[in-house]
Amino acid sequence: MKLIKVPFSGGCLGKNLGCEQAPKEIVKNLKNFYLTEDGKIPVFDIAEVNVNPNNIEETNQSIYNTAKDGFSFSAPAFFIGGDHSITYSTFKGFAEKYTNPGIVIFDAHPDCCTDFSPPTHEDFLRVLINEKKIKPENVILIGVRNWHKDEFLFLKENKIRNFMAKDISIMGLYDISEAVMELANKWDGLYISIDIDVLDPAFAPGTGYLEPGGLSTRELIYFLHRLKKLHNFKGGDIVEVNPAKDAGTTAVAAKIIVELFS
Ligand SMILES: [Mn+2]
Repeated sequence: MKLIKVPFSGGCLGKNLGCEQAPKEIVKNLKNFYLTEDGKIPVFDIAEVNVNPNNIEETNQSIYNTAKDGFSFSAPAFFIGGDHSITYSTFKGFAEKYTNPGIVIFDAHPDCCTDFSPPTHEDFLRVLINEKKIKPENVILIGVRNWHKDEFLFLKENKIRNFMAKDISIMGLYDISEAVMELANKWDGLYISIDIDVLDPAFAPGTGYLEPGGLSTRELIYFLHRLKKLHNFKGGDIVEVNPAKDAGTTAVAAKIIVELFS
């Protein structure tokens, strides 16, 4: 499995400084998982994007170039952030390979605040949609539980599918994951973006925004065990992990990567 480290926190608006350390710490943790839950040996091939901590645009270009080369039709590539602004560039590279790409985003927030330029971790999705890099009907959000009024309206106007954290209690994990599988199966390229804050702070306190009422680690792994079975799953990322705030969260992120890719 190809893992690409992106040690960059320049798009976090100062709210999650320290997340640039996550790629290094998460990769260190990978070796603690001897076998996956299915009994497979996790094997990773690790690369790193050149970033410039003082220049977001230059870094975005570098991430985008790496993404264009890194994604292939044969095997998925997975980026380890860094803050969520990196998905703007990784997904742009991903989308160029497909005619009908789609994205499933696990996140406590919709990341659709008013356009910043360059895009940040608060609005990368809105910018991808506005720049027509992704069709709104090919976006699925899972786990949202805190949003701004602007984001609420943007999701409504664009009819973005939004399975909120509360819906897991109402509809159940199985029904939601089956609905997501059916929708995602229609795309020719599936990208999965995981903001660690989709998890409840009880499971993952090492991140920038602590949002109560989130998913358990087990619930997230259930979704990922299902989604990785789709033949069109070709890429993704995990972002917003902050080892400076909690070492255990880094282990959670490593576990997620191992279960998603092996
Ligand atoms: Mn978030």
